Amino acid sequence: MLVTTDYTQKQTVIIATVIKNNKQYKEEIYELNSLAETLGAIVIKKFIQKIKYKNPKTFIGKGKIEEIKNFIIVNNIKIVIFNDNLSPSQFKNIEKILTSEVVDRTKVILDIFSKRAKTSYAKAQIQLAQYKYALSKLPKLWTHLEKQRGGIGFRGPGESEIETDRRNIRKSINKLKKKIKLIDKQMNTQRKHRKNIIRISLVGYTNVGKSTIMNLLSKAKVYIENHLFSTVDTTVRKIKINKQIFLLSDTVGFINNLPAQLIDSFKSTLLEIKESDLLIHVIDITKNNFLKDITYVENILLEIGIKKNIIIKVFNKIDICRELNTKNAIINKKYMKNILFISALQKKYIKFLKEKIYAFTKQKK
Ligand SMILES: Nc1nc2c(ncn2[C@@H]2O[C@H](COP(=O)(O)OP(=O)(O)OP(=O)(O)O)[C@@H](O)[C@H]2O)c(=O)[nH]1
Ligand SMILES: [Mg+2]
Repeated sequence: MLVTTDYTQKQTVIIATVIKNNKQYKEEIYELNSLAETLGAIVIKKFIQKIKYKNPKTFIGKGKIEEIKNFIIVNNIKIVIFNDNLSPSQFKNIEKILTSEVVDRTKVILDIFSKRAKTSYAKAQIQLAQYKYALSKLPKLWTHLEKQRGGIGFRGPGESEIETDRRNIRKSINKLKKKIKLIDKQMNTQRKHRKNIIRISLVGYTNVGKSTIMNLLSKAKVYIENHLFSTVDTTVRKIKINKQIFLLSDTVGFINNLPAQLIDSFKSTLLEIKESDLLIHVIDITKNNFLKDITYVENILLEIGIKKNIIIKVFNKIDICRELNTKNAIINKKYMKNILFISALQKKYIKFLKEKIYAFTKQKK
């Protein structure tokens, strides 16, 4: 069975390695902190190390790991989160030294998705991603009773047991793939019925306000929260603007380094985006690195095969944006057309968004 991590009621430490520059790590650590908090973890200390070369055995340096070990003992830390992806042997070596559970960023994201999913479709997609991840991290995350009894830091399962585990995980993967295929089939039939209706998708980085816009434009009641990945399930609504009918969909948000397992198992969900006639790319203009977020999202869109779709960039949260004029000038210079500035929360300039959508649907008819 898959090992689940309990982030609540445990004190958690975050560790990160800085390889490039200070600015980059600050953004990444801030994001990792938000991801951990989304799961209910309390981050009480961040260990940062600037290194040129990763230690192949323990990822970070020997001295740093000793420092962390001492902190863990004194503060009774149960979980250590790494910002980077660790190899199975690095997991093993680090857990052995630290004698606490070690998780990486990908695992944290998968755990959030798993917590958020409501429909059986999204649940199956996430489970598939989790199993694929577990397969790549064996013997971690998938344990025999024997290992559970032994606890962290003790001798793990032997080669033959790992082989059995591998087989069992593959079986579960195949089962889930079949289940997803069946749901896909039903969805494809549904999609065929909607073939003549114009389709529009909200896309963007996580927590930028996509669902807030969805709820504003439709009668949907999508869950909104100031946390990462509030939306994992897709919502589609029929909307009418000036008698023009179209379908609007709100779906999962993206993030820098979105785990490959998730992109892979969410393929069919991402198809909804791919088949859309128009994409509304929502951006949180308050973030310092909002331009980078745009690139991350555009890269994922490219990865799923978006080439010629028309994209409107909607810069949201102008009500709390500092240096709005400076950012506005940068954006206007860089993108020139198909851009809008709104506040979904304060319902400001939604009229222009509706006008843009209407103009598009009219021209499409
Ligand atoms: N100040 C301000 N906050 C906003 C605005 N639009 C959305 N928010 C807030 O931003 C947070 C995220 O909003 P959501 O609509 O859930 O964002 P999302 O893009 O759907 O997020 P995920 O589903 O997690 O990817 C919530 O706390 C919203 O209230 C805005 O125009 N101004
Ligand atoms: Mg949402």
